[in-house]
Amino acid sequence: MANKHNFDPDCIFCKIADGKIPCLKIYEDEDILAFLDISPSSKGHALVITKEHFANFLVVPHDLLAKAYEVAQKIGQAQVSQLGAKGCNIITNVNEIAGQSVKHFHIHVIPRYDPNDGLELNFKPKMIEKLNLPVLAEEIKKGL
Ligand code: DGP
Repeated sequence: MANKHNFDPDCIFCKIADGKIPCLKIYEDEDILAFLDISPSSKGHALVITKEHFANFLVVPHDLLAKAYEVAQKIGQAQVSQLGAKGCNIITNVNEIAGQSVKHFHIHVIPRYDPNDGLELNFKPKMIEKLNLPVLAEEIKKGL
């Protein structure tokens, strides 16, 4: 793993992928690793990472992204079937502004059990009335 070109020796998730730092592993294949989050938001909170180092979601190659989300889906299904979760949040934070603290792509799979669990992971509508939505749609489309 350390010989792969996308490896950052200072990255904690690279060290986990490389086996240098232990984790509670729940899934592994050639490209993807999933393990329990060390500071969970709920019971069974898991992280799915590419073994190779990519700074965030925006720069992950499509084939690896697809593999990572397939694993996230399986883990979400297992949280429901095995842990009794009623649903889950699938979240990836991009850059510090959005709450990313570990600069190695990862998907949070956070099981939800209780509507009153106090977790604020759901986005609430904000400022919509002040925004010119048609103009915004055009701006984004220009970058696709
Ligand atoms: P984010 O804030 O989106 O970058 O999430 C990073 C998550 O990684 C955070 O929920 C805590 C978790 N985390 C950080 N360091 C470690 C570690 O060494 N082991 C494990 N299992 N999780 C970690």
